[in-house]
Amino acid sequence: MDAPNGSQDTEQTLDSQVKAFFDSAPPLQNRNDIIQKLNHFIQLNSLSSENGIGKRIVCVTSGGTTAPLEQRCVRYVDNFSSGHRGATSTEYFLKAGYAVIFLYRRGSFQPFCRSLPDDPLLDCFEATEGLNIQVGEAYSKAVKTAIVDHHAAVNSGLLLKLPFSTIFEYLQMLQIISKPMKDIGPRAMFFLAAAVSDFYVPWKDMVEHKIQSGSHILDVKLVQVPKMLSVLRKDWAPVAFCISFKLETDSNILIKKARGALEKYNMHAVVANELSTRKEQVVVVTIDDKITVQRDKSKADDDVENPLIKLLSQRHSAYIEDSKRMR
Ligand code: PAZ
Repeated sequence: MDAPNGSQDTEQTLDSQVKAFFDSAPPLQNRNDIIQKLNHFIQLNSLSSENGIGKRIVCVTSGGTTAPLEQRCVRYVDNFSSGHRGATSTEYFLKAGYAVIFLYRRGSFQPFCRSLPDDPLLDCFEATEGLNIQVGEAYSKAVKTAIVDHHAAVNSGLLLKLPFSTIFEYLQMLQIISKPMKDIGPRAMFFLAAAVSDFYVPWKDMVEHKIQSGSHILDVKLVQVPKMLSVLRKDWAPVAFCISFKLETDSNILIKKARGALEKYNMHAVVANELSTRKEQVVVVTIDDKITVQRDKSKADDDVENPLIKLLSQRHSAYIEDSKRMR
């Protein structure tokens, strides 16, 4: 028998890593409920609209995944992501006419709620003399926008919100979402802004109970999370328009790393951002382009996501047209 060549070897390794990840992951409690909600959402938004085809649907991932250290989890490895990028982008995708599946980290920023204070319940509301509760003057506009716009998007069936916490939940949910997204072909987009753990403790290797203190060194073996972007592009939803993100703290390596990810995972675009300037500027890297996108600083309330989503929405439309011509 011939020895497998290098790339087959790598593929087999990835396949076995992916299988090991899903085999050992604790099953989602609400799997059937998620599948039902998704199918309904995608069906609803696939009914033909004014142009005779269904809406474009984007899955926006947002916030950071945790990697638990114990099965009855007390401690976990987390990251900095606030979910601001995903929540803001969701608002602009809705404005651009998309239906949005918002896959977000529990407790992270929510669409339409970005201008609310950290503790909205206690800070936005006040008790009157008669002990009735009313919205305080300072936040009345922000609260109204949050409630009205959020309810409008959810109630009209344009926004489906699905929360995750752990890397196990996130990747299982992304796989579940990919299934019906695959069926809608190039109308589907993935906008993968979540900061996904690079390392995790496989469930079967994890201690059940709280790790006890007492020794000077905590010896926990973390293994690399399989590179699911490859699997998403190759198997889960090969025709969907796929945008991933690359974050670095060293601007000297950012574009090189983004280009590497673009080629390695066969993305349609990689959005490169640097930690300290991520709310001001991003660079969209494609196979033949490198476009710097900036927030309009002359407007106090402009977001970098405004021009970013405009650009990606145009690219997605062109991709859909190209796909039609190739059929
Ligand atoms: O969530 P946030 O608004 O605080 O930050 C956004 C971001 C930097 C997490 C996102 O733009 C991003 O780059 N996500 C991918 C990170 C990575 O795994 O490289």
